[in-house]
Amino acid sequence: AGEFHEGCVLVGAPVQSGTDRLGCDMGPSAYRAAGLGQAIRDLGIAVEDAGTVAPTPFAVRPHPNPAVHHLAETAGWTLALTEAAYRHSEAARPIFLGGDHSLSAGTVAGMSLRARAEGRPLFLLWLDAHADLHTLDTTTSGNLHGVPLAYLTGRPGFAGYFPPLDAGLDPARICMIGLRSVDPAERALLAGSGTRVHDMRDIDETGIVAPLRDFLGEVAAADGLLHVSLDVDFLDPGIAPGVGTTVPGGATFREAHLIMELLHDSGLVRSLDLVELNPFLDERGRTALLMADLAASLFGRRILDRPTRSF
Ligand code: NNH
Ligand code: MN
Ligand code: MN
Ligand code: MN
Repeated sequence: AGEFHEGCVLVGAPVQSGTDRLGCDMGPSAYRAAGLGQAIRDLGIAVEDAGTVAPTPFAVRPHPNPAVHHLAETAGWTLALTEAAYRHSEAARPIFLGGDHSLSAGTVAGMSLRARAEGRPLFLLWLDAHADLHTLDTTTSGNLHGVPLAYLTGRPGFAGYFPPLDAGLDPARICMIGLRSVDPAERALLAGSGTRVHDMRDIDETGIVAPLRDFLGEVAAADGLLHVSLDVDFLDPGIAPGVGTTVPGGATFREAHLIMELLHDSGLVRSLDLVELNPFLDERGRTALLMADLAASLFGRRILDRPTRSF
């Protein structure tokens, strides 16, 4: 983060076409009510609220996979968010307030354009119980929050259904942490992809610090831009119930905070997605508050000052 990117900009992305459950469209409002902007301002960072994005109309023909639903709407969001991410990342660090995880097809595509414009590689940290690596042909749920990484890494079958991908992402520059629900087709795509994959067993055996430091070291060595995509279901449902797809055995409060603090210390994070919050399923706003708290940790909230280490 150079001096022109010190400030943050909040970008509302009330996408819910990627799931079969209503409620994610209330996510941006819940983050605002949880005081996300003020929590980051309290750290001495300028925060602008850019308001809420709307999807761009995008016509698609019906897909042969009958499970696929809300394709045109999701493609329209992808187009609008690609443009919004590129524009809002020029002078600030955008925080995308989701919205379901299909929104990352747009935000990461836009950040990929930003990285290209700066002549630097884009890296992606994917914090999620799921791999979100289905193609339109392999998804059985038809929920398009399960496909963004296949789109972004240029897997076949998206042409004519999603916006053409101008700048894609090298799977070897992706690091996934938190996986504990991977479908067979996704498992096949992950094998040999070069993506760094740390499932919950890995975390239990080695902790989260070593794999994260390793990845951050690679980003720093390549002078890369880092985008972080935080899915609520990365967290254990006991602390984060406000999500449609709870999976037991998720990250603890302390693991999640430690990741955010290490990310802050690295100085490498350029943009952030907060996705899958469903305020209709939340309990007195606790999931929204926790996500806002994690974002504040990523932008520098800490218990005590300590020397930052370089990566
Ligand atoms: N893999 C499943 C599907 O494609 C679940 C995806 N759900 C998520 N992803 N919440 O993060 O339907
Ligand atoms: Mn996800
Ligand atoms: Mn998930
Ligand atoms: Mn999800």
